[in-house]
Amino acid sequence: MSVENKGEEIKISYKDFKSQVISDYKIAVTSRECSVLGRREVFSGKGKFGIFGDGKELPQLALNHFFKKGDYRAGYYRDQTLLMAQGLLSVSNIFASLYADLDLEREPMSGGRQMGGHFMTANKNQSNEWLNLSKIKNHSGDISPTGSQMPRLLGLAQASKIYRNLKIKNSKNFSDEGNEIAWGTIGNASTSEGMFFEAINAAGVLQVPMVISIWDDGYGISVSNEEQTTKQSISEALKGFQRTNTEKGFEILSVNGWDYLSLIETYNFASKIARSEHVPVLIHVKELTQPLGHSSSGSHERYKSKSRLEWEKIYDCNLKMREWIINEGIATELEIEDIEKQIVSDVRNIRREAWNNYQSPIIKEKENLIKFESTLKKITHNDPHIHLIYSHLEKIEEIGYKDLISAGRKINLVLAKYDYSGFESYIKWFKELYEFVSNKISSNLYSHPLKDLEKINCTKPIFEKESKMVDGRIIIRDNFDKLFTKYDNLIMFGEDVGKIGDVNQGMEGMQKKYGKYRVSDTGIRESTIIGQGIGLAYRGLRPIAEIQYLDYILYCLQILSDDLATMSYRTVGKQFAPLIIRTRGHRLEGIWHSGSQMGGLINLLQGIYILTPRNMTQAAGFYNMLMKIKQPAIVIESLNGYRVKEKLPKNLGEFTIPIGEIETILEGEDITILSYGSTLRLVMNTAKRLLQEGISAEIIDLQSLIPFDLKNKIKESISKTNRLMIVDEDIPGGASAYILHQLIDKQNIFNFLDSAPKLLTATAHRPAYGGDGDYFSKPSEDDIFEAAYEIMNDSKPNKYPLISYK
Ligand SMILES: Cc1ncc(C[n+]2csc(CCOP(=O)(O)OP(=O)(O)O)c2C)c(N)n1
Repeated sequence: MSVENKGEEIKISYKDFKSQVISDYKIAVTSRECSVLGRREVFSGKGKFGIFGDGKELPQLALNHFFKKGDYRAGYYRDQTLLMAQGLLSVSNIFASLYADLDLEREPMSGGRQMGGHFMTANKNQSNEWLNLSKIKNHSGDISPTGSQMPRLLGLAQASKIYRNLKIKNSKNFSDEGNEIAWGTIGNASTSEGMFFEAINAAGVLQVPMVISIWDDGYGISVSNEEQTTKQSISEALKGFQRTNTEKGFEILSVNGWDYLSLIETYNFASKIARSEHVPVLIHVKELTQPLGHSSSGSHERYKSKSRLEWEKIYDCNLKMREWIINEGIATELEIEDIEKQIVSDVRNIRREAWNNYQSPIIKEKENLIKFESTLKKITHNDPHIHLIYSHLEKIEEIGYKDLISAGRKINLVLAKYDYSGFESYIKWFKELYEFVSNKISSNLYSHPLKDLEKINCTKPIFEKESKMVDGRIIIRDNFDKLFTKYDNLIMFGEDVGKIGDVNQGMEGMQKKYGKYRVSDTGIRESTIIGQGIGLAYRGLRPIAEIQYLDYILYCLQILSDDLATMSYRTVGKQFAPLIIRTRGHRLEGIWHSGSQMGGLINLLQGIYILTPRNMTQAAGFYNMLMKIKQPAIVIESLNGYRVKEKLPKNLGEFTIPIGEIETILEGEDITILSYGSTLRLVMNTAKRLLQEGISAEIIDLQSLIPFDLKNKIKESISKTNRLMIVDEDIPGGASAYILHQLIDKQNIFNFLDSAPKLLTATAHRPAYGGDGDYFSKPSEDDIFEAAYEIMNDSKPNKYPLISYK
């Protein structure tokens, strides 16, 4: 058998071809049956929500034949057939995820954390060691926001380019000379997202081996291509990206999703040019259907016309494959029917087994709780509440851990009124189960566990008598220089980072010295700058992605929040992408150049470390520290610090600043003032004025907002001064509220305070431009002075009478 393929031929014996086709058909039918039964499980109440890959089986089976070990996928919730074909997703796994089974063996994609349909394979083990990714078919973890796989896809593809062009030591786990393809999948409607266009443009510029398949079923839930896409066709709309004989660009291919042979030809051609020449390819897979509708949330009869529904029945890709198999004589109708019957029966049995497996450990715990019933009744002298709790428990049919814990908490309330003897074993059972389940739900927020931060040896910066005073930017630059030499997999990129060495010259000369693959300029496209970083970090490189100003992080906040920040959590620690983000902010002027919005970041980026060094030595120390661990982090340098003189440390590239620790930069007795970043300079200046009034301020640099003061040192300071002020240039209720929450909830400072704490923040509006604008928008030295003075008035009104204008 040979198939014509744009000059290439796929040679395969007819016997092998036949068995490949039959094997593919079996997977298609199995996958479809999972979708059909899965949907029913939701309707019967066993699962909460179902989204499946029905109608997209065939193109995924074709793609699978060209997906090699070492390749990567960034896709979305329709791709179950591909993973099934690769042996990475079993029927039983599909049902376990529908039930949100917390057991990682049974539900390996997220241990019940994600809705079904979100797939992944591990890139690390639980000790944070890389797996050999060259030996695996890699699936970077899917996320629900449509189009959000695109930024990461760019980085996954770019890593091949970097590995092909740089000789990086110890890279065999990540690449074989850059021969890996990053396969993307996306729905037709999601191509309307900005991130899609950003990524396509960047891939065309960078010429990276990305093969993106668009599963086009004509709709995005109920909205048709007519309302989604110019010319109702994404491949038509993108024609300007098509490469020509003289210009590089994309190879754009179109194929019908029900045509098995054409799909095989198309994927064969695409994979060849992407793998060998690093040409990005877009495959528009048309004429697909969605036989069960978008998801379990509604039915497509509501928005599809009768004729469309009829057409979908005829062009169902599985049905078309079936017809083709019979017409070509690959199998008889009877043989096909036997295959189908067997599969339907197998899937049903496995579904039942998956439900029983999910329920059995919970039922076992229920039995354990029931064992305590008579003792608890006896101890509580037959308290009627205990009777009620147990009889309610008996009535629950499909039981979850929450039902047991909820019953247990009600029992605990009753027990609180009795002497704690006789029910210790019950309490032990309750505590263990509570801890077990909450750990199952809440572990792995950070890829570098906070408790392990202490284990890293820190090296202090060394200063000598003759150490020079230099501009801050020199410290940053020379420190990066050392890091480039020390880590051959360090890659830095961003807007204006390459040729001019960043807008503040902190990377001056680095591109010249280390080349364009290690230090590069990017387009103005923050979302895919972060995506590049995620993909590169995922594949073993150590990227530092630069976002030029903190204000523009809003453009990539969604990707940072949805993808990077959730990666460790959503994969239960099976994946990481230790990306470092470099940016600059704080204390500048103007609505879009002040870099103050820390609360926004803190709220949305739990899972990422957020570091706010007060000067460039601290910043360099954080970069040096982050290179030692595998954890995504953002370092926000002080924009007005690049020209401020600092002492040049001797051990650049080596010294580290501990993460999650505060630094007391001035000791005092009367009041603890907390701040971070550039604002600290104002606080320090104010301390002198306060001292003139006899107020001794203890000033603490928070410097690490996430993680926050892991050793609870602030509490020690407040227990000494008994007064607290937080100075923050963010809006009221922004980062200052987060800081106070940490102090009240985690450090329990409330009882140490003699006066009400003060949160001195900027105004609610964006900071105005100019000197007056700054003075009236953000905390000034006068504001800081007066606020501290007023706190002192509370306990010493005679010594510090209220200032009259207030
Ligand atoms: C950013 C975002 N907006 C909206 C949604 C809700 N939503 C989920 S799927 C979907 C339609 C996607 O259609 P398409 O890209 O064609 O993929 P299909 O589901 O048809 O395969 C929408 C609007 C979402 N998940 N993310």
